[in-house]
Amino acid sequence: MARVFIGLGSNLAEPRQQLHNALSALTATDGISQVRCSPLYASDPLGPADQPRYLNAVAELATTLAPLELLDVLQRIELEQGRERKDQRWGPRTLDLDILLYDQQQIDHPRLQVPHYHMHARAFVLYPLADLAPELILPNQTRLQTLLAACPFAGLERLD
Ligand code: A4P
Ligand code: MG
Repeated sequence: MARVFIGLGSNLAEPRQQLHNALSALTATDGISQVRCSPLYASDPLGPADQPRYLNAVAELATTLAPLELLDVLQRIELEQGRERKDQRWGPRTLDLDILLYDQQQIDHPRLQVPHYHMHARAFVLYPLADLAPELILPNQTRLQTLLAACPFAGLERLD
């Protein structure tokens, strides 16, 4: 069993429902168990400013799926929830599911880089991750608390 953290984000078509549905889909997937979600956070968009605020969360799960099998599952769920891939970088989306961490593995594959390449400096990833696993140490031996100390909470809003 691998211990995995997934970043969830949405800023279109009822984001709260999108995240809820994504968690249900993950829970219903063969080879995935023990799904646990952080509180939800609203955040200002990173990237183009002319898009709605995001809703973000992090989920922890246990899985017997290999990393690329898990990526296939996440991309299927994104498509099922109406994700359209456009050319605009960091544009609005109904649902984004990113593999943040897969055990202590470091993966550099054309389809998959783990840890997720921008997680180290994104408040909307680090704060919900710390809600689930405050003592976490990343594969490069950096402590999550060290990253948090360098990452202002600014622009984030923790929801109930
Ligand atoms: N890929 C590589 N590594 C991974 C990974 N660890 N997990 C590849 C998931 N996918 C990974 O992703 C593009 C390709 O990345 C995939 O085909 C996969 O093979 P995508 O989901 O199609 O495109 P994307 O998400 O638009 O691209 P990117 O660069 O991953 O965007 P980000 O970094 O996820 O940023 N602002 C706020 N406040 N909150 C957000 O959640 N999200 C984004 C998207 C922008 N601004 C945001 C937020
Ligand atoms: Mg993505």
